[in-house]
This record gives sequence, C-alpha cells and structure tokens, in this order.
Amino acid sequence: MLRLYAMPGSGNSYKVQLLAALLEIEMEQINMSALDGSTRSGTYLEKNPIGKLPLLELDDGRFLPESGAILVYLAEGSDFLPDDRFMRAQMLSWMFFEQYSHEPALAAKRSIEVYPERAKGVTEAAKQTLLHRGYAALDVMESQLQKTDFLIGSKPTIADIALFAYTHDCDKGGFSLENHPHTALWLKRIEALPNFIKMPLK
Ligand SMILES: N[C@@H](CCC(=O)N[C@@H](CS)C(=O)NCC(=O)O)C(=O)O
Repeated sequence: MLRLYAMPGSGNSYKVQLLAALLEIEMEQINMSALDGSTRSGTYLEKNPIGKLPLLELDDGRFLPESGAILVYLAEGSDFLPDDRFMRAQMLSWMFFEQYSHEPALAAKRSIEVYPERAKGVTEAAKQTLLHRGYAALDVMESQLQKTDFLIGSKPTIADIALFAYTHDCDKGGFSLENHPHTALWLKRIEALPNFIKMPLK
C-alpha cells in the first residue's frame, strides 16, 4: 500500500490527502510535524533530502517528495490529469504559479498567524508584503474564475486541488475573499465534489 508522510493541518499535505480521497486511493498515513525537528532527522532526510512534508512512499520502497509531483503521480489515468497536451501544460502552469506566487505568500502568512513561534522577528512590513503578494495571486485566480468554472475549463484538475489547499482557509492568514466572489464560488464547487474531505487536523 502507498504510504504518505504528512503533517496534519498543512495545506501541502492536504492537497495529497484530498486528491487521494476524491480518487478513493487508499494510503497508510504517517503523521509527522515540520515544527519539532523530525523532518530534519537523519532517518527522514535519507527518505527525503529536501526535509519537507508531504512525502509519498511507493509499494516498492521508492520515495516521491513535492506535493505537485505526488498529485501528478496519483492522478495518472484519472480525469484530474487531462490527456490533451495544451490543457496538461496549462494545468502545470497553474501548479507552478501555486508554488512560486501563491503558496509562498498565503501559506507563509497563515503559518505566521497560526503558529506563534513562526511569527518571532517578523515585522509588520514583512506581513504587509505577504498580504500584498497573496492578494495579487488571488486576483489572478479571480480573473480566470470569472471565465471558467475551474482553473483550466469546465472540469477540475489537480491544479484546482493544489490551489484549493491554501485558498480555502486563507482567512486564517488574514485574507478575505469578499472581493473575490468567483474564487469563493469555485471553493464551493470543489467542496461539492464526491468524496471531498476537509483538511485533516490530526
Ligand atoms: N514545495 C513543497 C513545500 C513543502 C513544505 O513546505 N512543507 C512544509 C509543511 S507545510 C514543511 O515540511 N516544512 C518544513 C521545513 O521547511 O523545515 C511541496 O509542495 O510539497
């Protein structure tokens, strides 16, 4: 059976947990914390030299880090991974956007607000920069979601799963979707998918 090393309450882990639930893929789950130093232990670094969660272990003992890569692996053969060459590239374009422009602002701001130990030494100016960058990313999504139900058209792909994770509870990081009504509706569309699960908190 597949084994997922995950952190409860982490959006990056939730992406994988959500897709696995939607596709009814069974996985053994090992809960870890990125806050207690265990992801920097020698035994974990042997499995994942990047030292982050999530991490997927395949049946044959191979390891796959990075949430986006794990989504691609799990979605193989499903409707969440389009066959069409351009659509697949568009999907990846949103996933790279998530990693470079969205997650670094929304997840970082949420982390500062949710875990007080992460707020130490963070200036008000740095928080404002994260808010500014996060809203810029949400504006890009809103502009697309005014035109299409999901990010690359009428059907959900793993790009939607990837971007759902840190958008659905962006209020925890101090963001509001009041001026992003299409993004708020898109969240509801994802929550209505069969087998949807909320973010596991333990
Ligand atoms: N690009 C990675 C980011 C993973 C990541 O940042 N995970 C956090 C938990 S949400 C982590 O393990 N942080 C530990 C650390 O940075 O030391 C992915 O998408 O999987």
